[in-house]
Order: sequence, then structure tokens, then C-alpha cells
Amino acid sequence: MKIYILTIFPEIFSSVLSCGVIGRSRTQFEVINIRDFATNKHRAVDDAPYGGFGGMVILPEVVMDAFDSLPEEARAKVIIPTPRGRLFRQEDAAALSKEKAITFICPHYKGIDERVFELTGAVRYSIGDYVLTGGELPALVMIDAIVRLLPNVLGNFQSAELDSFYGKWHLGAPVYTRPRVFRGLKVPDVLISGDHKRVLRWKKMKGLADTLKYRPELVEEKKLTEEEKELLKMIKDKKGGIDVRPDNQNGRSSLPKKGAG
Ligand code: 6GU
Repeated sequence: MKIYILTIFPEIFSSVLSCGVIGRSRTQFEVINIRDFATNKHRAVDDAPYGGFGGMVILPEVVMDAFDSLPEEARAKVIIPTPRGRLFRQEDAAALSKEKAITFICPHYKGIDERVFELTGAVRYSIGDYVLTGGELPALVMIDAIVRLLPNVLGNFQSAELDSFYGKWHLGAPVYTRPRVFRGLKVPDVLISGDHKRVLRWKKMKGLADTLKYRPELVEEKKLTEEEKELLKMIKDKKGGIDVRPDNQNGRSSLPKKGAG
């Protein structure tokens, strides 16, 4: 896959795209500095918005000149990260991982002149209901989600299948490693049983129980398979050995303080 990124902050991309799983992937990244296309005398890339109210808007001409410098393949799939877009989801990452080339145009300041959306045929995506200073981090978030789904990128592709939201609507299960007891906290016995079927069932049940606990708004009757209905009933009836107590989310440990008591 080839990913083109148009930005006024190319520095933001270098470390993320060269590290870890994304860095090792064979994706070709081309980061283009929009400022290189500024031809006005101060090489300005922004100007005040029509209508006032302050802030700065990226000039359409520099963005379009940068965009027009890209090869044909870069025009097929264009994404502009913006809080005024559709929420980016796992399905979008999966669909985009099938593309040959994707171009991200990163807004900054108050945004990019609206005409750029129209002229490039861009799709708008938001990564959540909060406002960030620019589209660079959202672009990286989307790129990470897309690239890890490319064939041969995750060492053990099976590992994507039990992920939260991978072909499912709910969260995945938590993970543990050595040692079996750490500071008094035990790894669930089932994970040490060596019984694959039981482990898989526990993962399903625990993923559902945690969805109920942390993201209850995701649990909708009509989305549930018969197996999920049955598992959720067991969870609610406190059968199946899953702890359903709400846990402490205020950052403090639920363990007694050292020296207390
Ligand atoms: Cl895509 N851009 C900005 N600036 N803020 C956001 C966002 C995108 N998604 C959520 N917040």
C-alpha cells in the first residue's frame, strides 16, 4: 500500500511511521510539506477566515497545488480528518486496508478552506467527539488502524481476530503474562488450564462482561447472537465465574494500602 500525507507539520509523522509494527510494515509513506507549494512572498499557508471570529484557515491554493503534484493513484481515495466528519470505525479501517493508495490531507488551525473537500472528493472522518489542534494525529490514528490489518503486518495475524471490534461489536478480553501471581493478584485459572475451548469461551464471556461494564451503550439486543444472549444472561446471573463488580476507575488501587490496618 502507498500512503500520501499532505501536511504543514511533516515532522510529526517521522517517528510514528518509522517505529514498531507500522515502521516494519512494507507500506510506502510519502509525506508532503504543503508549505513547499506556497508561492506568495512570505510562503504563507493560511489566512483569516471570511466572516471573522478569528483563527486562521489553510489556503485552498497551496493545498490544491500540493495535491495536483501527486500521481494519479493518489486521487482515488482521499481522506480529510475533521471533527465535522463521520466517526472512523474498525469497518472503515478494514475497508481502507484493501485500497492500493490513500491520501490524507491534514487540516490545521481552524481548518482547510471548504472548497478543498469538494475539489478533491475527500471523505471526512472524525476520530471522536473532542477537538484536536489538527488532523495530523487523527491521520496517524487512522493509518495505524489500517496498516496493522494489511497482510503479513501483525506477526501472528490470528492475534487481530480476538481484538476488540474485529468483526464484532464488543470489546475483547484482557491479557496476562508471567508471573502467575503478581503482587498478590492471580492470573485467571482458566488461562493456565491449557484447554483451548474453555479459554476461548472465557475470552468471549469476559469480553462481553467488560463491554457491559465499560461500554454499556454498545450492548443492543438486536445485535446479539444466540450465543451472546446466553453468555450475557450467565454474566448477569453471576454464573460462569466472571467478576462483574464495577471496578475502581478513579486511578486508585483497590488493594489495601501498604501498612494499613
Ligand atoms: Cl479528525 N480533527 C480534529 N482537529 N479534531 C478531531 C478530529 C479530527 N477527530 C476528533 N477530533
